[in-house]
Amino acid sequence: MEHYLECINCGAKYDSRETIYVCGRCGDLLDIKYNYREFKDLTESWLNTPLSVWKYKELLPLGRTSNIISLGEGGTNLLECSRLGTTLKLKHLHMKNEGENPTGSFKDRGMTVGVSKAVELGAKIVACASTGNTSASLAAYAAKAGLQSIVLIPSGKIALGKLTQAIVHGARIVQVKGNFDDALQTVFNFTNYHKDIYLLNSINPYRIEGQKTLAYEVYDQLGYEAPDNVILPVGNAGNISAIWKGFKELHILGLIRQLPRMIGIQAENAAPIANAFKLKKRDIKAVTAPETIATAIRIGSPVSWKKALNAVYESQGLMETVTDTEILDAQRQLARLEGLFIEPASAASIAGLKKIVDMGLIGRDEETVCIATGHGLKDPDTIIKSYNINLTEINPMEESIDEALGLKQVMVVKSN
Ligand code: AN7
Repeated sequence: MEHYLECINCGAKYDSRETIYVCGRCGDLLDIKYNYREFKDLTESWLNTPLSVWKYKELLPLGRTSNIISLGEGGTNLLECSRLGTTLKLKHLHMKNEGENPTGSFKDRGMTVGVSKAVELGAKIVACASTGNTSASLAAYAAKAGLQSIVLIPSGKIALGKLTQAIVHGARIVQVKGNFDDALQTVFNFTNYHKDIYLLNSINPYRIEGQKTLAYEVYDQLGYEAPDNVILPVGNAGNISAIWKGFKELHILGLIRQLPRMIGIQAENAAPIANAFKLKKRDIKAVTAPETIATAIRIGSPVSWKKALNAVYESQGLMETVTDTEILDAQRQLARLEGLFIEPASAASIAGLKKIVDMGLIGRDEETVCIATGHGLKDPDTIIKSYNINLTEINPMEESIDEALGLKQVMVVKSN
């Protein structure tokens, strides 16, 4: 769809054929703009199209559909969570299960659009810095497009599943001394120097465009309505910005009357945006040594903080923090009540939801959608350590099973 890029700070405009990530005038983030008045009513054609990111191609910034690189992303289930809902005393709780995406996280929504744009621009190499999921997604979509991918990861732990994905898909991987913020700064400078390498972090506004389709799908799945609350984990803050944009567009197009409250959850020791929100501030103070078991959101200087704070304030939403213990408890609770295994970062949103319900900030009758951003199998080694599992091997006999499980043989006494 016809579009241009506009700086969120100074309003400078850029042509969509330019390879540009931030405003050339003031350095702030860019947003993709359309002329919404030119949209025709798409609801008829949407009725007979299955859910997927590209169902909404008229609202996506790509020139030619022949450039689309797709692995079948989007169309994830919106699962009703009545057992968890009952525990939390919420009547209407849904989980958007983004782990169903091709590489197991919501990043695929952004990456299908981002890599398609790379193809449109004629790029041969794509790059990103990542806490894991972005790199897994980039590597897969680059492979599908026949492009080379370069991935910069921070020091310290990277979830093994995510690293394995990047390796198997053939990414060239470099570990940067420091945290994610250092890796992102490095790849930003690197792609600024190597103009032919296309940067696909969420600073690139085309990524956000793909991720906004999550809002369209939720609207579709709830019977053409927005929920009262959308709650999700926040790291670099691209996703909360993207989903808010999606809902706002539905509003601009006259498809929904009421917008949801956007609720962002950060890990206690990696919470620059939540800290700013609690102080009612309009800017953030970076966290220099972010730390959390939820490595996906171990980010101290989020790129999209301004868009995220804007989403939260504009939607009358909120930001909250959770501890690592709360995250692991929530992960286990969701797995055992709903059969859904999500990674620690994703579980942060459930932990946050509990806290917010306890504070009385979400009503019993409200419709709440929680975004389960990534699959639990991405990061099994961290989790298993918190379980203290001792497997005992037994002889293949019934008595041994009873003994191992602590079951007593029940003697049945028959009368007569
Ligand atoms: C499972 O992969 O930043 O607030 O480099 O993997 O949009 O950053 C991952 C982020 C939430 C936070 N849940 O989303 C990366 C990366 C999961 C994630 C987030 C991430 P943003």
